[in-house]
Amino acid sequence: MTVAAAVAAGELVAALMGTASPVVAVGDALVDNTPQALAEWAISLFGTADKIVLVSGIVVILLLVGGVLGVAALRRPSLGYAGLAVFGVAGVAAVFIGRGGDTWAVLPVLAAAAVGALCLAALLRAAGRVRPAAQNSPQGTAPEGGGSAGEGDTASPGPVEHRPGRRAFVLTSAGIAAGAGAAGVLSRLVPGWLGGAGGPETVALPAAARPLPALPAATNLGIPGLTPFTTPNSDFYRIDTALTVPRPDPGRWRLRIHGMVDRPFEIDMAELLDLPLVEADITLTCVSNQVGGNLAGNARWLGYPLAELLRRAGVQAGADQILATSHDGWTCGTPTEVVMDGRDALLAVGMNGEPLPHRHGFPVRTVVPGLYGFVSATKWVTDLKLTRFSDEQAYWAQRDWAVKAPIRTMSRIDVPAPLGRVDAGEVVLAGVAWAQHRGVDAVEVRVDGGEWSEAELAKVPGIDTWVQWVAEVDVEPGRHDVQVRATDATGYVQTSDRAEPIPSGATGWHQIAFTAT
Ligand SMILES: Nc1nc2c(c(=O)[nH]1)N[C@H]1C(S)=C(S)[C@@H](COP(=O)(O)O)O[C@H]1N2
Ligand SMILES: [Mo]
Repeated sequence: MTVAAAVAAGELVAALMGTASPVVAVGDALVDNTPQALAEWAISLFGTADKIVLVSGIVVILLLVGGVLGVAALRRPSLGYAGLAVFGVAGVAAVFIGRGGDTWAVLPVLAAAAVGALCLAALLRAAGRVRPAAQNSPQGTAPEGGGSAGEGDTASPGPVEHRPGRRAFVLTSAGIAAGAGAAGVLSRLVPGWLGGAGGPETVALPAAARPLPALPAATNLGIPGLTPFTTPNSDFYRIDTALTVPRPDPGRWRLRIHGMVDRPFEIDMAELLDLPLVEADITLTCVSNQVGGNLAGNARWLGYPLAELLRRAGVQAGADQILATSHDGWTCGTPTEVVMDGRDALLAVGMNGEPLPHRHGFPVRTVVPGLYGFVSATKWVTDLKLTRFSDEQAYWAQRDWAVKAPIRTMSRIDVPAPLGRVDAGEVVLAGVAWAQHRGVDAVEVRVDGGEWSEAELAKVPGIDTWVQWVAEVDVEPGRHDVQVRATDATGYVQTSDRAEPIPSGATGWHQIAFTAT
């Protein structure tokens, strides 16, 4: 009970202050310090629900430990206070070792501990009346407490004497429970009442100074079950280390460009939106994507060229890394030369004609074609520091992932669905392939280990997106395997060698089985 009240109090204070809640701070600290293998196991087990599982896990553990402590505290109150102190210290530690960088986040933790101590004291006082009474009156010679029960025969020991203490205890518990519930509800409502930061709906995006023509219809082959060329924002995969989606205030957003530059500067939202923005079609891909996986999505991005900003700052010789930091303290290292080589590396504000959704980095993120997201696509970006790879390491590089990570040439079968049933005879196979910033030259398929046959490719607006492919094959009734491989514009043929995503992206051919009847 006490622990529930403490957790709720912590949430409420955090909501009032607009800082990370203690539970999230602990979660963040766990996320950042979980051994890689354990994290991968958790992700494979819970998939993208891993965050919910983690947060609820923390709360459940707190409540369980709290229950045990509560029982112990009834015997030895000092144990209860000591337990709360341990929770408090753990919470404070989480804030400091976590990446939040927001020292004020200790206040909710301290408030939670204080509320916990007060509740514990109140409960012990309520329960305390039982103890002395029970101990001091062995045979029904009940002193003040026991007598006030009034009802019943004073001759009967035990239960009757305990009643007032028990009633006080139950009332206090109920009061604390009600308070905890109210605080919990309030903690969810307060952000709305405070008005909080303006969201995407408060930002009016300007038209691009260099707009792209509408996508050719032929980017979509129109085959049922085939991944659409443009991924709607609501379907776009989301990967990040944030337990709660950061919601920076666009009115207070600033990007700082500093480090090894001649002219460090800051830019705010109004200044950014005043610059001549450009559009680019770019397919993002996560390095954690398994062969055949769906951690890739394609959008038309609106933004300002990062290279222009870097030229304004004047990058110094030797600054081979752009170390980007997000509002929530995550970091990302991108090779300077990649951003400067003329590709559409953007400081993006728009995604498919809308301001970025919160989940995808509102108000501003980076997008760099050709590199996996963990080394290029900082959401909620607030800081770009020009530095050297040999001097500073970004978040995932510190955790054994690659420092530089171009996207690998990859292809996927969407149709038929794995283990699907089709009519024997002419069977339509279709999917997508990608080799961002090189471009896909060819896709081939083969059935049951036979000859490779070339698929037909849909249109693409450039070399930075995936491409849909389709092939027709003739099959007998029965079970069949299909494999796919892509060749990129450098002439590289996708390898059949199987590699895990860590450290620099999975490799191998995607294969599915289907049955023709
Ligand atoms: N702030 C922040 N930005 C981040 C990440 C993160 O953990 N925090 N993860 C990166 C990774 S690993 C990927 S694959 C892309 C995914 O972008 P999306 O969620 O918009 O698809 O975001 C990148 N940007
Ligand atoms: Mo990723």
